[in-house]
Amino acid sequence: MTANGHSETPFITPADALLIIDMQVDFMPGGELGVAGADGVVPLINRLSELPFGLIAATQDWHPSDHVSFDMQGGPWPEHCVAGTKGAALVPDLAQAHIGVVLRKGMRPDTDSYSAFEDNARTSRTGLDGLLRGRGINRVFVVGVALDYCVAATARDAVRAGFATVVLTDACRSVAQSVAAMQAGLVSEGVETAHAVDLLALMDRALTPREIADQLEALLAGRSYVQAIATRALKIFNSHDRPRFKALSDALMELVTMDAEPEFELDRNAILAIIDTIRSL
Ligand code: VGL
Ligand code: ZN
Repeated sequence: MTANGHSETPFITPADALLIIDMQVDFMPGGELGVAGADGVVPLINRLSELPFGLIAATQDWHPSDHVSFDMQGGPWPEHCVAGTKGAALVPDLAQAHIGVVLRKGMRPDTDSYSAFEDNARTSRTGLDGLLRGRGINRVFVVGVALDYCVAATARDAVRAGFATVVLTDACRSVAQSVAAMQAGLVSEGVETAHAVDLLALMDRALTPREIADQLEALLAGRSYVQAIATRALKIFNSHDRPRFKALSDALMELVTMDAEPEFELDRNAILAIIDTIRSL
C-alpha cells in the first residue's frame, strides 16, 4: 500500500498473513485489563478471517501469576492473562475456524513480551518470522489490542523482519493513545495503516479480468486456495450477462474441478495459459 492508503496489490492472497493480537477475555471491557471498545472489533476481525490469507495467527498474552508486569511485582499493569485462566482465553465470539496457529507470549516471569515476534528484552523469539517466511508470506496485516502496546510492537518487529506491514486501525483498540497519535509514529517507522472496512469492500466488489489474472498468478504459490478463489470468481462472472466471460468461467470451472481431485498435481502451465487468456480479454 502507498502512504495515502491506496494499495498497489489490493487483494488478499496467500502471500498475506493476518496477525490477530491478544483478543482475550481480560482485554475486553469488564476484563482485568479491559480496553475500551475492544469487543466491538470482533465482528470486523471475523469478517477479515474469511479472506484468503495464507496464514492467520492469533496471539495470547500468557503470564505466570508472579509476572514482572503485574503491579504486585512493581510492574505497570494489573494482574491479567494468567496462564490457563478464563481471562487468558481467546474471546469466545472470535471465529477460530481459520486461525492456523496460536502463539503464546509473556510466559517468562522476568520479561514482558508485547510483540508477537520476540520479548521486550529481545532475548527470545517466538519463531513467527520463520513460520511466515516458510509459508511464503511477504505482507502482514495486524489487528487486535492494544494498538498502543502489543499491536504496535508487533507491527514494528514485522517491519524489522522485512515484511510489508499494514495495521488495520479500525480493527484495533488502544489503552491510552489515540489512533491518530499512534498512526504518525508507526508510519514514520515504516508501518502502513489502512482500514479493514475498505479492504473488505475491495474484496467484495466485482473483480476485473486483470485483477483476476493477478490473483491467479499470486495463487500459483498456494494451490489449495485456487478452488476458493475460482469459485468466488465464478459467482461474480455468472452474475453478469457478458458473453466474453463465458470462456473465462469455463476455464475457471475446469480449474475448480481439477483442484478438487486429491491426486491432481496442479498444472502450472495450464494456469498460466488461463492467466494469458484472461489478460487478453
Ligand atoms: C498488552 C499490556 C500488557 C497488550 C499486554 O496486549 O497490548 N498490554 N500486556
Ligand atoms: Zn501482558
